[in-house]
Amino acid sequence: MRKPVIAGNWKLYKTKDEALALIEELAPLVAGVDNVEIVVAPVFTVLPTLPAALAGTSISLAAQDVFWEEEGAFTGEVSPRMLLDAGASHVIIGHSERRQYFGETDQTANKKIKAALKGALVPIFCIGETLDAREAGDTFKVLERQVRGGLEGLTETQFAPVIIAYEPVWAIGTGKVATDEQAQEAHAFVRGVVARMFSKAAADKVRILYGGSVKPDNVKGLMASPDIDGALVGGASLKGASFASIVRYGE
Ligand code: G2H
Repeated sequence: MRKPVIAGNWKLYKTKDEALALIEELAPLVAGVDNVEIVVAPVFTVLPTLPAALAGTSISLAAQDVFWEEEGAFTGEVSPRMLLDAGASHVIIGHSERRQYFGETDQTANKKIKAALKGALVPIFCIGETLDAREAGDTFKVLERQVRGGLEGLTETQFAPVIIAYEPVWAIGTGKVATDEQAQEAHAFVRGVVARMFSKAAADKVRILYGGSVKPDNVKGLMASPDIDGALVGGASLKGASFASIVRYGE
């Protein structure tokens, strides 16, 4: 009943020409896939280049970040309206790299989620514990704080479009994927927090993606877990063949 989402986070890779070449490779490989929502997230400068290349495909376009103000003296920032104008329909918010290197917090994620929703963008809201937190036995405490902090003040109706991505920080770009059981346990917990914050119906509907070293050879096990509704893929989304294989659950 929840349509899976496979999203490629291209991070700080791909110029315009490289992005177009990747889409040219990817599009035919995922043509006809209609059981999965496919999203790609290039850098800001590439966004306006892609809508023409994506026309006629079912691939949606995401930005990797957004600012919460509509306009003003905020050098270097990009607003929801500007992302829509560039052709994006989705936006990644609160990625652990933003938290780690750019000082983002649950509070800034909350402002960005509210602004994105107001601007009719679908937030892909990232959460996840560090290795220290996991080893200290604080995984659930951290996840609950992140979910509650990021979604604070939203009504159930406002929350409805939000996609959550659980990305254990220790599994990002490290090749160390969480086991299917670790991921499932965290996803079920996060769904429970959503149920307590909003309702069981909201929890039943929200898509919770797993992120962290997802590859063609581990996606199938992850996707077989009942509370895993897709993947946010970094490194393996940079090549058409590997991303297409993930979209097809490793086939
Ligand atoms: C986690 C993920 C994509 P990777 O950051 O968001 O990256 O698949 O390279 O671990």
